[in-house]
Amino acid sequence: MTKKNIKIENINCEHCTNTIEEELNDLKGVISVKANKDSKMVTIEWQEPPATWQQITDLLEEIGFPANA
Ligand SMILES: [Cu+2]
Repeated sequence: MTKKNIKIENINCEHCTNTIEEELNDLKGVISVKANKDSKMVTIEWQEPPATWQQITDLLEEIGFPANA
């Protein structure tokens, strides 16, 4: 299992965190997603394979929440 903490500047409210959590949870291999609207931090745990970090960041970009470094 792999775990990563990222900051997503586009997070503004709970609607944003819900969207991120729901969309990422739909990705096969993603185990857990925890998004915080105040810190704008997102913690993602996934199993690789089938999920890859590339898939996760691609999906985030697609839904309008690109990950910042
Ligand atoms: Cu929002």
